[in-house]
Amino acid sequence: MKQYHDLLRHILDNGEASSDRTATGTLSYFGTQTRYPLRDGFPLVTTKRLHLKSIVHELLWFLSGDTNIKYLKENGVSIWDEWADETGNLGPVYGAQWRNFPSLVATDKQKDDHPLYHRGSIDQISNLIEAIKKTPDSRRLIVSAWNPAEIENMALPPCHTMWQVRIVGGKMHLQLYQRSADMFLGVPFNIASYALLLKMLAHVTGYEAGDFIHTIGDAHIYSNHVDQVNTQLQREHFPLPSLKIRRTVSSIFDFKFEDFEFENYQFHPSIKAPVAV
Ligand code: THF
Repeated sequence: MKQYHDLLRHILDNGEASSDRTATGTLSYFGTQTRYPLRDGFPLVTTKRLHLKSIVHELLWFLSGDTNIKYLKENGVSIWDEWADETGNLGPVYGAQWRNFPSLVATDKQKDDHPLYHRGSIDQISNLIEAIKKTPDSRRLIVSAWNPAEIENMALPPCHTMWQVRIVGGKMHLQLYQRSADMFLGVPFNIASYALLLKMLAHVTGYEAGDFIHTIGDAHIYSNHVDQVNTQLQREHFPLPSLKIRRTVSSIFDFKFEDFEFENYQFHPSIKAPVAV
């Protein structure tokens, strides 16, 4: 994961001190793009230990359409705790938008000269899979978590605003646009999560997984993570692990935690850091 270290180094060298919502302070660089070809191995950061369980359960939870942390808690995952209310709810975050993007569209009927509206919801993941099968050359294979009408009801406006799948040269690629990225704590999770999503999509549609392209708006290192980043940058990379999917799965909604095996994941010890809320 040389690319990830290069990006950390770039932000340390070129970032600007910035204030932020959490009043922690950051070093920020606006606008970056990094490519992780999956043929190099599965992109897990090896220079600190990653809690893989959190990454896999979080993605399965998004795909199920769930937005309450109960499932995460039952599986020992605490990365969303800080943002949930007393009942565990996060509001209409990722899972809600991916599987039930609310829609209100004008029908062709009219009443007293006013259009009538049809209220419904869009399962963007099912639509995406259908579209990949029907029109694999499409340039419209997009899933959006950014819903301006519902932002104020969300515990946190989505950082992973949208992602696009593109099949070219027989390979499936996935690009994420992340508006804001916590480079030390969140990004190693985010890269692994979307690379896993790419592997799952490729598996159920019969394509080879190509590249994960990570495009970031505000790429920042929190001021209280700088020492940790410097420690990490002194460490040597291990070879990347590979991801084995243990059985043939035909629906993206049928994957189970046990289906994934990260083979030969070697890593340095974990590095603790406080999360900005
Ligand atoms: N807010 C902030 N400030 N940073 C983020 O990375 C972030 N996320 C999600 C939503 N808001 C965010 C939550 N994702 C950790 C990892 C990912 C998170 C939140 C927290 C974290 O603390 N990781 C520790 C412990 C791992 C564990 O216990 O599983 C680590 O050492 O990696 C961006 O997606």
